[in-house]
Amino acid sequence: MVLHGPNLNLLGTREPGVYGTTTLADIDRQVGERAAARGATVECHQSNVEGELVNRIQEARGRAQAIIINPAAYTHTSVAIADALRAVGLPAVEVHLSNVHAREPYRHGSFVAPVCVGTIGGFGARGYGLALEAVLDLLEEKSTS
Ligand code: CA2
Repeated sequence: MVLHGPNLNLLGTREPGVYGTTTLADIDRQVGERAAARGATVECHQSNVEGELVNRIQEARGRAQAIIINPAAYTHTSVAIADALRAVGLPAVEVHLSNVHAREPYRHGSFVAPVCVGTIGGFGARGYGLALEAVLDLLEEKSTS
């Protein structure tokens, strides 16, 4: 399951200098194609509402094998999203389009990072594809060990 947090629905339409020109629909399509090439499927959702993201994470239990999440600004504030990820126990990868560590100090912390397998940031939209490859590798390793 691929989850996008608040304001990411605006991708490609505002602030292209920071977040690029790729739209969210482009990202979802690219991730879907890359998953299909490896025999996997993805389900993508975006929400501007913290509780809806928590609901999606809870729904992932039983219907997804892993979560790729860009919690956007909730990265730096949301105990609820971190708790939900911890509760479902699925392998999760945190993705950021920008390099948050090269930005304002309030973006340097993440409530989500400690409950994720890893974080990919600073590579723009291609970060989602990198996250997908990483998590599929992980699932394959687990299934053969
Ligand atoms: O770099 C990232 O992916 C972020 O998660 C993006 C968040 C920001 O709060 C995080 O610190 C880092 C902001 C998403 C806002 O997306 C927009 C897209 C287009 C236009 C305006 C905002």
